Amino acid sequence: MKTFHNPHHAAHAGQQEMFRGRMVPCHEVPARLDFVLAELQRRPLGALQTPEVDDAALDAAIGRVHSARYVDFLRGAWAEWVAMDPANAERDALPSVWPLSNRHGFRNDVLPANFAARLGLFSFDSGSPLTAGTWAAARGGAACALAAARDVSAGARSAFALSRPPGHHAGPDFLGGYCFLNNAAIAAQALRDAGHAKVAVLDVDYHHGNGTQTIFYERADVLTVSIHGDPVTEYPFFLGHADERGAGAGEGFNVNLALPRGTGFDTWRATLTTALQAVQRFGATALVVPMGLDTFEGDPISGFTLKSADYFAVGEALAGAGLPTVFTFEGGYAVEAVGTNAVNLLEGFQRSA
Ligand code: SP5
Ligand code: ZN
Repeated sequence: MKTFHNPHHAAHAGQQEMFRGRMVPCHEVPARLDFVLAELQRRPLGALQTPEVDDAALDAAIGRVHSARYVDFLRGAWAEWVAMDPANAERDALPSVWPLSNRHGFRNDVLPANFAARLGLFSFDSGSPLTAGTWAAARGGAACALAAARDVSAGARSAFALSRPPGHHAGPDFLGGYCFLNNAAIAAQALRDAGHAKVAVLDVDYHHGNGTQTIFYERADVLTVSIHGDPVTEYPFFLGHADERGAGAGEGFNVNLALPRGTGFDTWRATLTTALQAVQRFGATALVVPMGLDTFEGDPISGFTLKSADYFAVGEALAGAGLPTVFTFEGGYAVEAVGTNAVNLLEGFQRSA
């Protein structure tokens, strides 16, 4: 399989995230991607290339899953942050005020002129710093997702969009969970637009893929399935429960498989079988796998106990779906193991595909 990697990823390098009233070093760091690239050079799966997509096509692909007002905000955010105070050029932007939702009586239809207020309007946590290079990096990631989807729709068995920041927590008009543009959703929509009638997204990151779920929640043409830590105790807390099954035309086309913190590979693997059965029943013609490696036992912010060798079996099982498959790179914060774990999964897939 080809890997499309993002040459702009390191431009996004947050300094700190808010955790329990203090600022702590970011978990989502550029070295994560470098470890995957280094492992791919040791154990090649196919060509490594940067994406070549033209600007207009990329903007269109992003606009298929994100709102115009959100994309406009992201594109201009850093300049506005610095315009607020020239000293901001040395600081990451983090939100500190939120409208919650309409349920609380706050309005989100009027865009505040104040940038800090708009940052809150378009985010759901204070752990996702927006930096000088965030837009360039996120856009470069979307290009990887689009290039991977094109490669697969042109007949490749699989392709890997290797990019950061990750994407699966980003929704139609919000950032959060270290994510800004939803690469998996962009890939899924690009596959639909290239003629795949039914696309399944099977999210194996430790955290619920809330952004992807929300983007496709009312649609019957994209099935979203996520295996994740139970939101009763795990981030992102406010979505990811089993009773979220889709709405309207999308009723029945969202599947959440939540597992308790501490879950090991036997149970996780059995849950993957359940997820793959849902993909099978749906009749997908293409698959997108938001590939988080934060299910690893050594992950510093997560709670499953998969071992490095288990990822071969995960890849083999995913290949068993027999579908053209796009992988995106999501979480995984045991930085020195993330390359091994990612390539184990992809090698397992490629071996049995
Ligand atoms: C893509 C992805 O995996 N996003 C995950 C976002 C999780 N953000 C909240 C994590 C809070 C954990 N902070 C722990 C600090 C301990 N020193
Ligand atoms: Zn995660």
